[in-house]
Amino acid sequence: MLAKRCALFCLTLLMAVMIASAAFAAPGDAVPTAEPFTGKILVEGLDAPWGMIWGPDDHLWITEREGKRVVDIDPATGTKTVLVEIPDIKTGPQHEGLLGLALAPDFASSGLVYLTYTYMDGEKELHKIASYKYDAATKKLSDPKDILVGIPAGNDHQGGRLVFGPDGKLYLSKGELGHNQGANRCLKNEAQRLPTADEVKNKDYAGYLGKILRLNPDGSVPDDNPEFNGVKSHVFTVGHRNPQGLLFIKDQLYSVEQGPSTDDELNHLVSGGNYGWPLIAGYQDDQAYGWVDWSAVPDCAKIAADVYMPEDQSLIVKETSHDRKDYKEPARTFYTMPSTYNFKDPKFGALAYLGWATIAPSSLDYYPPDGPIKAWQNSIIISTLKNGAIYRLPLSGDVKQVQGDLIKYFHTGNRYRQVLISKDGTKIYVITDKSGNVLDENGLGSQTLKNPGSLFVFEYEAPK
Ligand SMILES: [Ca+2]
Ligand SMILES: [Ca+2]
Repeated sequence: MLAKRCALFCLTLLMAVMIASAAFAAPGDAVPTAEPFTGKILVEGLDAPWGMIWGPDDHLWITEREGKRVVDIDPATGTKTVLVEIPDIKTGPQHEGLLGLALAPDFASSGLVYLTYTYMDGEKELHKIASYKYDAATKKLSDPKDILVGIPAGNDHQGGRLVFGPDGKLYLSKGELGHNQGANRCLKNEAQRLPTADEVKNKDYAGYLGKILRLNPDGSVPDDNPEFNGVKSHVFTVGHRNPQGLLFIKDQLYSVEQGPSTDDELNHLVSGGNYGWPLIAGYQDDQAYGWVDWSAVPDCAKIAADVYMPEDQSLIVKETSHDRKDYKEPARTFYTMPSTYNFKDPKFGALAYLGWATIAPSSLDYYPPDGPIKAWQNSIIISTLKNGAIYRLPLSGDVKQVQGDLIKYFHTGNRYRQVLISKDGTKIYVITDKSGNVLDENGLGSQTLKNPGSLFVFEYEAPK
């Protein structure tokens, strides 16, 4: 069955890949212009795969957000074994459950793996980071220890990517829970709210929404974390919406986050930086976005509102009205739309947001300067949800800046949750969402995913 489906899928995919690549080949380019890839499904039936890393023995370790388990996949065969199941995880249809994972820098001696997930404490929904110990003999994760508990959680914009830096610190991207939009539109957005000294002392993490956090591996606050308003906490940067990609390239930290109806962002993160949300989306340019604090609007709950395009324009606070000398612009937006843009293209019907030029970035990886795909060398790689594609963006030699245009690959009718490149640079692995809306191969909105809960591999075939 799988072989039959794969045969059809692989053929379609190969064509799509070649068309996509050919369209972006520059005439006279010295690098391979066709960038020939073949694609296939390696594993099906994953229960909302979310996080993916290289484990020991060069197997893929994948978290299943709704499956509440970490699985080990042999990339040569697709054979799956379960490393651990965690029953007390709280799941939901989109943003809740088992999210990111990271190996400790001293994994070879400690065997420690860090996981992050949502859970219930009585009536309260919360988010934690815990460590587990790997036993190579039994191939199991056990001996859980709480590292940081009690971060507020909810049913939207959780963030959830976890990475260790070259500084030995653990970083978590934490979303703002979608407050001020949709069903949560009357809840105050706290991406600009800063922790107070009393809160830090009492381990009250109400001020951690819409932030990037930086921890010692034991969960304590690093001595060299930045101060905001004179208060040092786990907070490393502020003003984020739903940052789902988080990646160190050498010692430079990048994130991607999903914008409102405009301005998905790639951010180059610096300690103590304020990245603007929700006062500013993308650049401080008043294009197609202005802040409305719905929590302060009388009868907010009665407004069946399109919160980013309110009929009452007087509610909007312009981006340029904020005096933000500390504001950090994004490294790149995908994309900044003019205020005149038609956000209600009838072609997309009730799924109008699929017609917007945002891409819903979900993860980051890096293609190294010595990789075998010459055209990809020294590029940042981004997976996206809304239009099921991988994007590549070249970096400057010092990896501190992006340059050139965003180049699209591997578009299928799926939501790509994470991309991970093989260590030899010849294969690109992608996990897909279990459900959701997507722009299909024809550029039309679809509520049916082609290959839900799958692991794809796209393999580069070097020219002879
Ligand atoms: Ca921003
Ligand atoms: Ca803007």
